[in-house]
Amino acid sequence: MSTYVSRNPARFDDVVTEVPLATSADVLAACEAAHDAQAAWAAVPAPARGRVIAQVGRLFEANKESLSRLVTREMGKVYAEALGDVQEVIDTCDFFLGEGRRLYGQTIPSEMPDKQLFTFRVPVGTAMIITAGNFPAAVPSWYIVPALVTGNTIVWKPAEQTAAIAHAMAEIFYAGGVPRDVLKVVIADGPATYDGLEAALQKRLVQKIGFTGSTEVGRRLSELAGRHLQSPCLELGGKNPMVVMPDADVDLVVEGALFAGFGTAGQRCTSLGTLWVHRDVYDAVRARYVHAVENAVIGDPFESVLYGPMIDEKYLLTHDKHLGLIQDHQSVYGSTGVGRITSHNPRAGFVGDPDAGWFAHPTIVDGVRPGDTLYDTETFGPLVTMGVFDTLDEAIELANGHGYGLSSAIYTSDPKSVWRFREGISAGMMSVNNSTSGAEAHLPFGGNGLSGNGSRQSGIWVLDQFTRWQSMNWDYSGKLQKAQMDVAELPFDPDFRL
Ligand code: UN1
Repeated sequence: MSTYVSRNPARFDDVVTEVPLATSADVLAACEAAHDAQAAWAAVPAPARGRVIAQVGRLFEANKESLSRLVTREMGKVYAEALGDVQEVIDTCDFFLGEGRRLYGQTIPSEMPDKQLFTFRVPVGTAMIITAGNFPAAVPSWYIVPALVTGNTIVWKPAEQTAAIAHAMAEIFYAGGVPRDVLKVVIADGPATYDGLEAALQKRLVQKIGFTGSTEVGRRLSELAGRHLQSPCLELGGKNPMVVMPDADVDLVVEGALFAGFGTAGQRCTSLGTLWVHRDVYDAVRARYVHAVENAVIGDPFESVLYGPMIDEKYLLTHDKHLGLIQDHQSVYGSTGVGRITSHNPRAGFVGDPDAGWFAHPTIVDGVRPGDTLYDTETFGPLVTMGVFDTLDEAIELANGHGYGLSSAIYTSDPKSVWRFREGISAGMMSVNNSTSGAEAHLPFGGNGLSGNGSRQSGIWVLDQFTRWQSMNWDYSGKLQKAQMDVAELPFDPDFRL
């Protein structure tokens, strides 16, 4: 049996946990157990399931600091962001604890007498949830919490890089009253997960796939789901544009682009992809942005820094590959080097020991345009591209042209530009005078095109992912009344005119 060693990405000598990697047979067995537990969980009255979510939420609150410390230690995001990551779990529990007492259906009049129509939300069944390492607490909760309150059971496959966080979270769910077979956690690599899931689908043990991660893997899972006539809930990549109009508040732009581009070392799906700036303010914005990025403090994520390490070496290697896509007509700014920060390739003002972790220089690639590989490549690291535009219509075209459509932002003081941008942008989410990152936990979260299949998480909208509508018609007339045929007709005069 192979083992995964999860290390602190800011300090390799700190082993956070060692976990056995599940085989495809283990994944299948977890799906079997979750499937077997589903009917009993669905039979728990929904308000009682809502109480469990309330209890879980209180426990996340009581354990917020210790879980956040683990998030920073195992995944590497700065502690303030780790606190936000866990707070998003609490917010999600707060939102859904009342859903157990709603889960509204409708009563609808029938076209015939002595007959009544109803709708009910019913759980989908068992869900396989596969999540990425960048939001190790918040994003899994977006799936797990609504799936639980609506009566589903879950097999959760977190990123192996955040195995300790996943186990800690599962223990909080169990302590809050979730039965162990209702939420199973498997740590497995991609092939074992895929094969186990495929076997479970063939045995009809899994009715829903939830996946947050790359567009490429999302496509494969979507094909697999499609073969089993299922529609997955997908939250995929982004190349999120921030459009800066000439009337924008440049201080806000710089602050927003710094956080969106380089917070979490650029490893959010909502991270800033390209900063599109109107020609009139281009040089001024670039100068201010470059200055801010050059002077940002990077290093130990427990210190006061903009960002810490990459999640693990794999992400640093991918970042290096993206640096190889920089072309001659583009210019590079932002740091005292590019690629990995080491004592031989230092970053001015670095806090801590760069050789002990997977740290990367922040990089701004200026002069990007359609046709460049970096124009339509999601970089998922501390790399922001910049480009120029002359009109808002052109900016919208540039912002949509790569086919991703997750998050977006416009900075302007003109309401007309806001509305035109909102109508024109293909992204599922847009911000006005705020960063592309930082979605609140009760708004629909999700994307279009290469960013997803239109499914939405969070708030009331995610209920449609984890429930299906069942309709019921109840005839108490004591006779067979045929719809469309035995319908009462009231006389009217079609020739009437005043
Ligand atoms: C993600 O990167 O997968 O909007 C989720 C944000 C966070 C969630 C990001 N609240 O940046």
